Amino acid sequence: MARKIILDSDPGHDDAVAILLAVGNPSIDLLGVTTVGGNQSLDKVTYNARAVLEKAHATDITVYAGCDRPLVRPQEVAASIHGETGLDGVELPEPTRPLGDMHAAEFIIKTIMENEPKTVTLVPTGPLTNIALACRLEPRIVDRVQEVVLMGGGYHVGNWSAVSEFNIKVDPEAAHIVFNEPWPVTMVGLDLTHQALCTPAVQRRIEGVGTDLAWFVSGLMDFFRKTYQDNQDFVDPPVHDPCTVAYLIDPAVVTTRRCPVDIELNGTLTVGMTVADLRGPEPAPEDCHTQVAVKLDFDRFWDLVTDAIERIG
Ligand code: PIR
Ligand code: CA
Repeated sequence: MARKIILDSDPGHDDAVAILLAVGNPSIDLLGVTTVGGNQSLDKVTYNARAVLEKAHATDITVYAGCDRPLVRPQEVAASIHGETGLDGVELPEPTRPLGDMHAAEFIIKTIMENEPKTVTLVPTGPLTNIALACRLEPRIVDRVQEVVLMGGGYHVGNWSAVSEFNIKVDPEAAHIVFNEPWPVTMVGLDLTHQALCTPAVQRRIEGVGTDLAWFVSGLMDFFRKTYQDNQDFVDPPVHDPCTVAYLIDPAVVTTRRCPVDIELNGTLTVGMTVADLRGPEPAPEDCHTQVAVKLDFDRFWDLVTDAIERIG
């Protein structure tokens, strides 16, 4: 049985790859894509999500737009990484499928409540605003969801401050809500995603698929590589967001460790830090509902991504 997921995203070069992996892998049943203001404004990332689905011939999948700003704080975008459009460096097709006529949080609630309990997984790859809002609008979703597998945070490293990762840092109050609800949360943070580097060898392999879509992904990676070199002192860009989907396709691709995680809201230097208590004991108590991603199987991960691109055609 394919895993039913809702991808809550802010595309974004790596979000785009997450969408393609979800569309192109038969073990994933993508119920819908929801969008949140993050890497760029809500309007831009929503357009990008629809255009990427169009590019993937996935015109049966609807996009639902959600929150255009964080719960409490002023909006902050990542134009230095993803450009003015949020998906700079490639030409996007015009979306043909109309935007969904519900708020993302409403779609999330409706989908979870209409499906059998514990059969829908939430996969957030942007700020957690929509997910937090959905929890407050309909608290019953917390018990009913199968699990939450999110890209965000990092237990040893930051990218938007010394200790904070972008998705958590821009809406820490939303992250605080999501990490403190008692549902199972897997934090696929920078500790893991910085292993998912798109090396030149990986990129040549993707190009080897030879389709228009493969060259589209390569174009995305060219731009992402350049901004990561210019702004983050990386040689190859880390392709964060598809690591969440890869974990759901094959949990063996990502080694995890169970431990308590909470979100810093008040630190003068540490707002948005994902504070993971790694002191043990190991294994963590059964009732610990959070785990962090530790180690990526690099070859297997890129096999999955390349295979999805190939399947889409
Ligand atoms: C933001 C991102 C990526 C890099 C930087 N420097 C800032 C976006 C990605 O889309 C990913 O979801 C997450 N936020 C990584 O921080
Ligand atoms: Ca993202």
